[in-house]
Amino acid sequence: MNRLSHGQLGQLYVPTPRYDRALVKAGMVHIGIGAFHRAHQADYTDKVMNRDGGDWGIIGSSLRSPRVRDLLQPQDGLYSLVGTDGEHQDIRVVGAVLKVLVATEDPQALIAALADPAIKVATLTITEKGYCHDPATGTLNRAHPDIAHDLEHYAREPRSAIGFLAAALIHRQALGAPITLLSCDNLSHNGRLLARVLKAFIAEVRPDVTPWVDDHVTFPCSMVDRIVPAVSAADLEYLSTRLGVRDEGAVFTERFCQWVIEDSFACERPRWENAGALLVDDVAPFEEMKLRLLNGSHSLIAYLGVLAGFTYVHEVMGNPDFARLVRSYMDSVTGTLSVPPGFDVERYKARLCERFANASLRHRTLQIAADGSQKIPQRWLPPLRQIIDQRGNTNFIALALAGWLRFLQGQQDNGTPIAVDDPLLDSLRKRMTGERTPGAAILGYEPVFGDLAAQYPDFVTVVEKIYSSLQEDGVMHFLSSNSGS
Ligand code: CS2
Repeated sequence: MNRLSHGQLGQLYVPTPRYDRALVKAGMVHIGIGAFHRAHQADYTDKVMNRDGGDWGIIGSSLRSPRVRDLLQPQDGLYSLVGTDGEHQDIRVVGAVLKVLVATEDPQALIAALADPAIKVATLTITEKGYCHDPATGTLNRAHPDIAHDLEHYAREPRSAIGFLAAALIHRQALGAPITLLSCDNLSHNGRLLARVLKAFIAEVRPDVTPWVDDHVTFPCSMVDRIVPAVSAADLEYLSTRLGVRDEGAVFTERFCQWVIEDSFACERPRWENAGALLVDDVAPFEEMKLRLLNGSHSLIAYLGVLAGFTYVHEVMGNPDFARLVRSYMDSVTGTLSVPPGFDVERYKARLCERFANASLRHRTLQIAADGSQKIPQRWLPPLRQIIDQRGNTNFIALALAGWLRFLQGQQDNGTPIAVDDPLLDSLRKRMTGERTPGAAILGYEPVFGDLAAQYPDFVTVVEKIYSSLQEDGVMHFLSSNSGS
């Protein structure tokens, strides 16, 4: 079977780019071109070019792995996007990605792309840990190995996104070329965080460039939302029967998609609002709602679901005790939200439960469970502090944290080993060693939890109690004997 590529487009029965890709120039660079970017920012940008034209081609980049480049290069950057809600399915071919750079192979090529004045916006999906920050304080972690390396070598061969951006901004300052740096990661105030760590880095290596950055570079916050499970061999097989060509770079996702962007750009930008994005003055209420309700529930589902032996999110939601728990968790954090004006939060929660239950997504619990130390600080801790102060019900977040602690120990309730993936795993496990219950040791770990344990010792006791029940009887027993609390 032929591979999807430019030459095959004429034979496809699904929508393909309506603009002339041979003529489109690059106007954006993206750092971290995984499936999420291809299902989200590239999708919006492709729709804008379909509608309005414009030179908004994307130069994608990967900081480490050549995988996406190797998948997309033989396909001329083309890939299919398959969106499904369980009943309907949309398939179309996206053409916005013009090429993919692999930073480790040629760091100067990525610096040059980011420094090119034709590039007006650089977007980032580098995951939470890519910001090389201290999760509890949101400040640059100078001890991070990549940052320690980049402080010395940023000009020639940086490793971190922060090092690449710093090197590029130094060139742009010399050229007088402003740029917008748009974080699209699931972090609170993601633009502010990016600005803080990048400016801290620049202040160390080239303090003379700081005033220019202050005046000519903007860092809008943005809330991104689309569930994008890892693709499986069966997905690709199915798609080839639908398309009649083989597409190794296809992305499978839900039909739902949302992007709320702070309207603060340094220069031109794609008219993403023409593809459905919302440009607003303040992203915070949207971001807070999404991080606490969607991502907070996701992490709860992931840790307890893995422990109970569920592979996929929709299977977890198919269990009545779990479905009730997820809904109760959402209700327990709702009082902490500053809901955007005119927004129906009850409808939003109901919709989330439907999205989680979408069986055609096959979203792995273990995929969401990765990097908990980087995710928990924005998903559970801010609502937790507010709930404690409001004297509300903290049991659901306590259960979520107890589930994470059990998960970190690396065994499901039936004894099956879990492949735990977390950049701080070694430090966390060291702290757990020899503890009868690890609650105080882990919740007292300041880089992740700040002063939480010192401030709320009673809460730590509750987590430890739940932890012991989970350890003794397992998640399913705990849920069935505590339903409703
Ligand atoms: C998930 C997110 O893996 C995770 O941590 O919670 O990737 C989630 O699917 C997206 O934020 C949905 O917009």
